[in-house]
Amino acid sequence: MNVMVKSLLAISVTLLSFVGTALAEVVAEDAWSRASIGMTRPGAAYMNIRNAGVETEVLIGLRTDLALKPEIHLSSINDKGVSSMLPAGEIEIAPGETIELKPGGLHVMLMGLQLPLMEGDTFLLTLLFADDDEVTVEIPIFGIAARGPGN
Ligand SMILES: [Cu+2]
Repeated sequence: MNVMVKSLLAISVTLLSFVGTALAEVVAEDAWSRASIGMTRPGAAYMNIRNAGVETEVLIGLRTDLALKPEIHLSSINDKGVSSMLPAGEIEIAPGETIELKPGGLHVMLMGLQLPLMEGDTFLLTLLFADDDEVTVEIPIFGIAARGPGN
């Protein structure tokens, strides 16, 4: 039973990636998120976004039913060792380039969570591009202490 559920999940992920690729020539890989404690603090998600096309793609925003205000943020650490984050604005991805969203760097910030992020669940996040292309990614939610897509 469990094996069947897993293979169905794999098929749906493949279909979603295929649709995304056909529309935007952008591929989102190794997406993951972390379980949240309730909904008062924002959630975060990470992935690699690869431009498999021949033209520069500009990531201008995000959409998900899970959060009222999903945004791409950039974390940085100043010379006093204090970390902070700011909205990253529009992100250009050159043909052949991959941008990495990972802890401590660029990340998806899910502000105004509408549901808690539950370990073992997945949610859909749509990447919005300047040329009206959209790529929808199914993001698995790992445990609260997860540090990468293998966890
Ligand atoms: Cu953030």
